[in-house]
Amino acid sequence: MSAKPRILVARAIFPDALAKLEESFEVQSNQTDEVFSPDQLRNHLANVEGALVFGSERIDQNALSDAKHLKIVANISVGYNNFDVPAMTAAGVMATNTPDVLTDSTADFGFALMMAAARRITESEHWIRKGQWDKMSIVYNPLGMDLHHTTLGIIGMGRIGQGIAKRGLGFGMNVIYNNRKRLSTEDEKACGARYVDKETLLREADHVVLVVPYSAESHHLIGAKEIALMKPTATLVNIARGGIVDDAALAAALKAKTIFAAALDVYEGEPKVHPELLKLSNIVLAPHIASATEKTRRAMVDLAARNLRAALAGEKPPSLINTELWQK
Ligand code: 8YV
Repeated sequence: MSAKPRILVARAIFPDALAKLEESFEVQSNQTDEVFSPDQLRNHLANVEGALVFGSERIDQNALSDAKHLKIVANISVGYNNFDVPAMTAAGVMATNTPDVLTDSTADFGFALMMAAARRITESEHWIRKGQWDKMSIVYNPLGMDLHHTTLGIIGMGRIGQGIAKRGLGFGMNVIYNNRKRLSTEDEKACGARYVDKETLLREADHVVLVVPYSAESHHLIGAKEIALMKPTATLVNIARGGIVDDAALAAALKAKTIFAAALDVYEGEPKVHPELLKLSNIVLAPHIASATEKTRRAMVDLAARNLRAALAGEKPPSLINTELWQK
């Protein structure tokens, strides 16, 4: 038994944050940042008491099968669909995530993507880079869609969804939302949002933003049928998770121009991107960076490290997901 508890840091993190962890733990770190294969991950987890992971590490029964000493896996992410929580609970492994610290940065980015898609910002930039500015018509091309005084439809009204709604109010937008659970009257008032069913939202919104957690229930929540309900002038933004949108159906709709534009931060099977999406000009593509500001990513790493430290010190981690393990 080593003097210091052993931990795994499964992806590259800030060197100073890693150095701090090395003061208290014997750290196996993956500063190459290459995603572990399932076998590599299982082998690493077999030798540690704690692990810091990202959405790229799937923590399931296979990953846990040799993890005899493991007490905690701390996700550096608020979404935790990479965790099989029942399997972790059955193995007695605490699961934690990083809520709150990324809410505003992620809401900002959702808004940025919506603006970029509606106002054709990246598409126009490509024209400049290709030396084609002189081929544009100054009066009528490229023309975008307004955000101000339009209807913003948010599907998924958790912390980030509410943050986007509040930003929409600043743009004079009429905000409607759909969520599994309706917000309290107070929370609806705070973000000036009106609850509608999903179909109404898709029909009425000029801009649709998806912020729902991924689950079997939300898989392909937006497919061909749902996109067909949207206005031909509408934009669609996915900052939630890949798989919530049927990317092939979205590519087909954008190609046929049945909606105006889209912007994605997340993809089915990322880091792969559906090849049809790459051919389109009416889409903005970002590589899963909604929370990626210096301040927020540091706060996420810090919260994950606090979760890990607490668990290994026999204390309750601040953002424990499987709380039933604590009551045992
Ligand atoms: C993470 C995210 O950067 O927190 C989330 O749910 O999607 C992002 O903030 C990503 O999951 C990497 O772990």
